[in-house]
Amino acid sequence: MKSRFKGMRALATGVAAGAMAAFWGASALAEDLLGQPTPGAIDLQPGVTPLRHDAVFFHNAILLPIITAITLLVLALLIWVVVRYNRRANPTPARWSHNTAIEVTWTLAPVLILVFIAIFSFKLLFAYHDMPKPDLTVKATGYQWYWGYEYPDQKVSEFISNQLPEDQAKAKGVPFRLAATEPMVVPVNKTVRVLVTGADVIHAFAVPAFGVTIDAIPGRVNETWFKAEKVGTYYGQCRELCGVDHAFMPIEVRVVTQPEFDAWVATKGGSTAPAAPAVEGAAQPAAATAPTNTAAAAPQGAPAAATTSPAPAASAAH
Ligand SMILES: [Cu+2]
Repeated sequence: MKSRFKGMRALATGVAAGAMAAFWGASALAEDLLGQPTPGAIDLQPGVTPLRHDAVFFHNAILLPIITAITLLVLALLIWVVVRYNRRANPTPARWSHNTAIEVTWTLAPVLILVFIAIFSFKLLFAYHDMPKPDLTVKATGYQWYWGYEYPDQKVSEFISNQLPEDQAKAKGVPFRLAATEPMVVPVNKTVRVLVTGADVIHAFAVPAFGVTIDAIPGRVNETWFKAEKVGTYYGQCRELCGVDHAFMPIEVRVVTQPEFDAWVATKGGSTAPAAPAVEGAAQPAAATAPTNTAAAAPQGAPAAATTSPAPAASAAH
């Protein structure tokens, strides 16, 4: 979907570039913090995923210039009418009504503008739904008022992520009310599927730098995805009013290298080997027998034997 956007990007960037440069040049020069809001900054938080880049482009290069142009046009028309056609300047008003040319224009022009917006809007919408084959699945559950993260493929059972207390945040030099006690950890440049649900009321999982926002609804599993391009710590928050402590259930995602991720999974008592090869490499029967073995035999022995051969293939492929 990157390439689909590229052509349009070039086209629209040419049109919008002049106006945008004046508006955004200044803020682009300032050093924006990655993965968190920058005090005193304007413009959207910089992104580190393809979807976020496309969304920021859609907002800054398509929507904003159109909105600005329409607002200025309406303002100019108002000023023109007030100045030129007030009672003193225009004592005898014209008597005509209906003008076919004008009526066709003010009907067609908005339609064309909306169709133009829809082209970019739908491309982006489809891109969000068009998830590549995921390398990793994380289940995020919203609770009143904290998050739980589970890694089913790595057999990392759910752990709880609370807001980091103020004194600890200060001591660590991390942003209070964004930092969490336990971050969600994911490898860089990997497609991460996030399964999102709510345990009690509706919450929402949102990380601005990833361009991801999705509702966490009890009794339903929603799905979204991201592919972070840069190692770093990215903060988000619950984005659905969920009770008195809604503002105090931050999301902290740490994007790390694959070896660091493997090490982290090990500290959580999981293993990074199984899931991926079973889907792509191994034949259907092999994939089918593996889980039954796991269930029947001791969980330690069986999966280790089943996964030792596909594991190197997986690390070599990625
Ligand atoms: Cu919430």
